[in-house]
Amino acid sequence: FNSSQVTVFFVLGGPGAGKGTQCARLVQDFDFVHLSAGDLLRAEQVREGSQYGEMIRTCIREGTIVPSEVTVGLLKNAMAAAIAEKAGAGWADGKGRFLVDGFPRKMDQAEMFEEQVCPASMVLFFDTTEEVMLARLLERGKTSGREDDNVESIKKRFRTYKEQTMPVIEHYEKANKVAQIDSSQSIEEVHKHASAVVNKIFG
Ligand code: UP5
Ligand code: MG
Repeated sequence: FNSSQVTVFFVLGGPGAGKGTQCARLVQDFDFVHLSAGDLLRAEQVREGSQYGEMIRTCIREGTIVPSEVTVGLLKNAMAAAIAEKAGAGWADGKGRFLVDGFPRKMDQAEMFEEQVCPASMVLFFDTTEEVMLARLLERGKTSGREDDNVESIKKRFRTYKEQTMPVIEHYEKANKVAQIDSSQSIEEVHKHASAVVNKIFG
């Protein structure tokens, strides 16, 4: 990988802030590939022959962060696959555009990714209160089947987010790379703000 091949936006925000929902909307408007680190980990967890299945399950349930090599490896594979698939077909400026959702959750992950893949162009930060996030996750938990959509796991996820992920956001704030978007409002309202931010860059 080199930065001339890809443009990467990190998408951050607390558990249930709406990262996945908003990424799904943004790919409809812009030529992005959406990669959710959490989704890649959940797929790896159930992949036959994976040596990481049990470890990933435990981390997800406990709201702790899977070792960076594993997650960065999955992201790199997924990016390479998307580039191969899109080769010649899309991406107007010849660059693969990626929304990397729910990553990096910890400073060492940010460093590893920027070293091995490329620096992030910017960070979309979906921000709302724990109260809102808790309500959304408990509602989703009724049908999601996600092993971490229960009160105990959610509390642990909030804690990891505050202790480990907020410093990542602060780091990128210092570099002036963060676009903060209030995600308390309706999906549609939040989407309007998010696409306005992206439009400024690609519009
Ligand atoms: N919803 C969304 N937006 C709404 C709105 N504006 N109004 C009303 N409802 C709204 O949304 C959550 C729910 O809210 C949905 O039901 C949605 O319809 C509704 P979603 O878009 O799914 O929110 P998101 O921010 O994506 O929440 P998610 O639960 O995915 O966030 P997490 O960050 O907790 O989960 P993730 O999958 O990224 O990670 C899970 C675990 O994997 C981590 O805890 C960790 O253990 C592990 N992990 C790593 O170890 N390393 C990584 O790099 C990534 C993950
Ligand atoms: Mg998500």
